[in-house]
Amino acid sequence: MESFDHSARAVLACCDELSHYSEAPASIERTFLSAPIHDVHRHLRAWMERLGMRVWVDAAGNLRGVYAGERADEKRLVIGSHLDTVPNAGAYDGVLGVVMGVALVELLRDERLAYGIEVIGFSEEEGVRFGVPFLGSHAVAGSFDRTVLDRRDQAGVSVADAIRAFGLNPDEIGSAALDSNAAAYLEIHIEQGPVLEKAGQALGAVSSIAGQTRAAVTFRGKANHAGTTPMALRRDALCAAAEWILAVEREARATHGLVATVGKIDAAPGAGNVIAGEVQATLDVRHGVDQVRERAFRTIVRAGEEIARRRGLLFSHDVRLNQAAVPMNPDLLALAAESIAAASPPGAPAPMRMVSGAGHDAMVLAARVPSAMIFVRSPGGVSHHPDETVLLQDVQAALMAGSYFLRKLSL
Ligand code: HGY
Ligand code: MN
Ligand code: MN
Repeated sequence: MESFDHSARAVLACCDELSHYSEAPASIERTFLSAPIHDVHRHLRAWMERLGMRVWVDAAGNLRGVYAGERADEKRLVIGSHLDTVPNAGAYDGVLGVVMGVALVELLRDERLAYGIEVIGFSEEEGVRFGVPFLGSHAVAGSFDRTVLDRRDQAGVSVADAIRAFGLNPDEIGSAALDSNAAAYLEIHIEQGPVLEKAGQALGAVSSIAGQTRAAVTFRGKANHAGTTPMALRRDALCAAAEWILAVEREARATHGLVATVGKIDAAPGAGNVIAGEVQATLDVRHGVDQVRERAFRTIVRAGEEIARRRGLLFSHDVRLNQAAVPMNPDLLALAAESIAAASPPGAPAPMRMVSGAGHDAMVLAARVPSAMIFVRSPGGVSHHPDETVLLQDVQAALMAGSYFLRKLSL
């Protein structure tokens, strides 16, 4: 137990250190291959290399470290999560899973298992910089869409340019794909919601990950003078968007298990004395059942079209992500639950199996290798916010469960 306590403290100390590597002066923000990612790589690479891991950065900017098993041609378990963050992030979303992977290797104390372990810090899961998530894990899963290389961020930099600016070659992205020895994937991640805390449980086994549709929507009206334009003659893009945003909320509240969010809105020309002529907004719709999500998305788009028509505007939308719900591998789910039980005190309730409302790299890796996720309690159910946190005893339990998982896994 003492070693798990020590290791858990080291995990929290490492997450705290990495939280200082940020694009923003007073908050945590790391987008795809931004400068602070170099610092994160340097810090983790040093630890990985001290453990005898072979470390490199692949052409998609993923940090990769392999800890060999007993045999040269062995199968490998991949343990990973993402190193990028949302703006004004917490210190654990993604990062915790990467740091836990390295800590689990360290807890082996140079013992070699019958299989190898590859720890991966994915370069882009949130999709903040280019509006497209999972860039890193798609490269690793061999499902990278090369047309994405031309997508540009708000500064006009393309994905390909960002990869080159980081010192990598986008032409080599194909080489980032896992080889056939990669046999399973485990992601340890904060729950980012209130369920485990409400149930009084430290850890949970993820049964499936909700599907999600992400889109950019546009309302086009007519900018005009705020003082001289009568209300009846306006084609106000912000008023249309406001009516539509409430329609989005109504649809989600009316559909059990559906969540729908308009998280970002930009109005042009953006002056207080000018009627907004154009509004760009984001839409994020999620549900555990794909048909329900897809039907709700169509309803929300029709609402935008109807509101625009009635107000004399144009409405358009561009789907950025249409990700199906992904079940975790049943055998690995059972092993994750068994591992949680082994890490729980006597008399603890049966491990919780739960759907993840948040998206994770595991939903991309699952198309390539059998995948599992273990959730760690989120005190206050808070995430994507500086108040995001974890408890030392829960990190300790996650290390115990992860070590049990490694010893019981047969590949
Ligand atoms: O948005 C999500 O589901 C995840 O946190 N990237
Ligand atoms: Mn996130
Ligand atoms: Mn995450």
